[in-house]
Amino acid sequence: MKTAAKRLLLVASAALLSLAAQANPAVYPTPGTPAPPSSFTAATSGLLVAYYTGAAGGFTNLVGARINGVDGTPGLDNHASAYGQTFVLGAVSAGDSLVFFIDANSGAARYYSDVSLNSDGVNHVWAAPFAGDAKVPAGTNLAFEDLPSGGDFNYNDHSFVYQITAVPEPASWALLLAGAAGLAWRRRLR
Ligand SMILES: [Ca+2]
Repeated sequence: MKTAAKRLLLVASAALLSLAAQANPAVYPTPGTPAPPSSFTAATSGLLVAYYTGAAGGFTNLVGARINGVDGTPGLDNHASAYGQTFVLGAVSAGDSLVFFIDANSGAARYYSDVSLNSDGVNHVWAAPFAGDAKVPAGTNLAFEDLPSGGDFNYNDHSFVYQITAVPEPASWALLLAGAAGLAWRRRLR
């Protein structure tokens, strides 16, 4: 029992330490070489949210998501976003096929995480696990390459971690509203 409690304390303090600061995701380890392609599926339902993790390339770039074959509105300007800044890429249902894209060089080209959709036929996204910090949740960090045909292949021109945030069910909304009404009533009684 004592050891279990101690272990819990250790885990809790480690978690606090890891959340203490801005961790910055890893940089692509083998620049000059294309990253292996990756594919994504929504594990849960809700809003698909991107958390900016930096890597501002020379070009102005935006990012977006293609959900079940439909491109969403891009955003999260790499030259105007702060670390941890969020952008809603769209609404997803569990099992949806997700493809992420970069609108490179102020929209001159759009490159997808699905290589077969790219006009130049090369992979523009490197996906790597991220442990999370105080501003960005743990998840997969997507680092993009913005140059035609991959250019320097350093995948250091825009990056974000995505997370699916559950939208409350109608029943939960009703509970929330009832709670708020109760609070207002109590305030009025005082
Ligand atoms: Ca680059």
